Amino acid sequence: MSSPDQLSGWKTTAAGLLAGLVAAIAMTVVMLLLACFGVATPLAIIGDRLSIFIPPEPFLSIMGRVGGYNHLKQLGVGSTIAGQLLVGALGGAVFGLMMRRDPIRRAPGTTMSIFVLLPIVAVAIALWPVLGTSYRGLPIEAARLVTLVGFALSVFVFERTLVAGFQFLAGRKTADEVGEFTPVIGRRAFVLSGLGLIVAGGGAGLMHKLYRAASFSYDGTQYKGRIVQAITPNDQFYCVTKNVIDPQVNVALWHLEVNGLVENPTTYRFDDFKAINPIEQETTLMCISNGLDAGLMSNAVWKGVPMHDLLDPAAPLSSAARVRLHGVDNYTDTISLEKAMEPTTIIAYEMNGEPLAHRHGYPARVVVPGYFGEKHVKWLTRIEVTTADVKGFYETQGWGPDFIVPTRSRIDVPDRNAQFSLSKLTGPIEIKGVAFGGDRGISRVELSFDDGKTWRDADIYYAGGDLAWSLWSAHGGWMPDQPGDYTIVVRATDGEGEVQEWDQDRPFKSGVTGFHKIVVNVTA
Ligand SMILES: Nc1nc2c(c(=O)[nH]1)N[C@H]1C(S)=C(S)[C@@H](COP(=O)(O)O)O[C@H]1N2
Ligand SMILES: [Mo]
Repeated sequence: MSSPDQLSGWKTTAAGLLAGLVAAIAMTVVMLLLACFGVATPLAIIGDRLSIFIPPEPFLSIMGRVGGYNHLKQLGVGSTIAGQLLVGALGGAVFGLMMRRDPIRRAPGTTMSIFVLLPIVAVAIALWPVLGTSYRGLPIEAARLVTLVGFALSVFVFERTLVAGFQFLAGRKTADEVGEFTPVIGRRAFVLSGLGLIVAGGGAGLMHKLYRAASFSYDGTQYKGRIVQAITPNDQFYCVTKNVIDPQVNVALWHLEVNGLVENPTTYRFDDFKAINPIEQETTLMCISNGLDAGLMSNAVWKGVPMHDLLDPAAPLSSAARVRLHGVDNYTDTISLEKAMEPTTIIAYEMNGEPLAHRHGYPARVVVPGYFGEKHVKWLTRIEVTTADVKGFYETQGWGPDFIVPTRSRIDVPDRNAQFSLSKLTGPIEIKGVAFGGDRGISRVELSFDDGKTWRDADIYYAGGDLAWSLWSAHGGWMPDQPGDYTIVVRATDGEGEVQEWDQDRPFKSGVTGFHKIVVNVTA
């Protein structure tokens, strides 16, 4: 049996390990290339699939520990790549071990089944809910197919590279190599590693390109403080996204489907959709995670189509209770059918007179007044009429449950911990900020300079209407009459006469309540 070519078991295992690692690198590079073309790959959607299982408390604590949402996302993608390389290398090692008796045997049926078919089936099952993702805006069914084909291509490249790499390492010596002094397998391993490094270098280049397209530079943008105006300029509008790289929808590929529990499922192309009579509406959005002093809140004039203009012709069935809104990024959230039919629930395609920016949901997003930002689904592609028991992305994580914005107010000027000197004051101190009552409007704003013991009315100098924030300022400014530390507090009353309050028992995952306070130091 023993021939000069016979390799020991550990040598074939090592050869498999190296070939597996190089194959996994090649596969990862294919995935990065696909990502450049907006195709969903496990690198992005594994995170989407897993993050719904992390409740808000650990989610925020992990986020805090790794240094924010951006770092968490980077960690997610990084560990997926590392995991892929590890599994690839180990898979290769097992393959090498199995091949020890006859390293040059070819069994494409077996390797295809194990390294191509099996992973496709596993991914199709494990990632089914997030496969219908397309960063170019393909409809969900088409996107699911494209994601699977892209994955099939990736694992096919893995399998071919693994087999070829292993054959190269463990195969017979060529006529040239017979009798050579240098150990052939060592030299071939050197060549294969070099190839692996070159491919990895290409991958690093792609990662660099993708990094620049990523949402890291703007995710978490806040709008607050001295700069706050009635209408937030589009490029300063707050921004939150679950995505590492946000969709850049190509409207030629994009469809808006209305389906589920309806009599007439309908699909609109962008032009059909824009042909419907639009309305304009000023509406403020705020993230459920917005802290009392934070700026995940902004206001815009939206132009769009009332959702009932799409639901009416589709004719919801009598069993319909909720509407599930799907973004092209596999993000979903739900609203009741009743809320969906309200005339102010719109599908917006313009923001302050401009087409939506990509990061705010181009070509179309939901605006659903009175609810936290989570429900305002961006990059909308499907309106699915469903039964009562479906949940949205952040809702499944455990945020909510009701997503109704409690009345909220914030002091924007002066900065917290501001210092003033009575002798240097040339006039009253300017105090101003915002107040937001969901879809109930704002009827009154009051200020306290003694931590809530006494209150006086502030002026509302910009009234945004029922659906938007109002801007307020201290009437005539504030003139402290003696030095000291002043705790300034603001509270608003909504259009229904309810005074803003602190609900001690309300968990932060329902959206915090309470009062924004700043301490101002006044010296002689
Ligand atoms: N498709 C999609 N829609 C989405 C999100 C998302 O990640 N994907 N994020 C939501 C969250 S958490 C908020 S607060 C708002 C933010 O909208 P903005 O970035 O336009 O301000 O969008 C919501 N809609
Ligand atoms: Mo949010």
